[in-house]
Amino acid sequence: MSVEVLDGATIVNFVEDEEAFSGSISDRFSLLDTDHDGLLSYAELLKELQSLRVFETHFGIDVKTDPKELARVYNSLFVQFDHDSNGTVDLEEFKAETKRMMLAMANGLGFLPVQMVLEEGSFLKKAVERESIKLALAA
Ligand SMILES: [Ca+2]
Ligand SMILES: [Ca+2]
Repeated sequence: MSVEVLDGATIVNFVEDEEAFSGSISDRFSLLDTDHDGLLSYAELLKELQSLRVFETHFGIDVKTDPKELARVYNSLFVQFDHDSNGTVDLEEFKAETKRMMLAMANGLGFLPVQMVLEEGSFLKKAVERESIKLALAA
């Protein structure tokens, strides 16, 4: 984990870079799909949900919330990913929902840079890394 500074634009630029974003989505998806059946079960997706930082940004809930409440929130998030309600999340669903969530997060952040603790390999971390490479190239 590391502390990074990011703002809404960092996230939007990353999500709208189709090549970078699709690549990261596929990488992340295969990493999460531990039984390699091409679908994410609730247990498999849980790891991703835990790294999305959705609590601070979407719900304003303390991460130390009671476990029942956490399970309820994670469950409702899974349902959001599972667009066709078949109990599993495929690559398209994963991509569409991750994109939607990241754009919602970007909206929430706006133009004010904030500091966040980011997990290695998370999408936000990738968005920050991508931007710093771009800045380094431009310099
Ligand atoms: Ca699987
Ligand atoms: Ca599904």
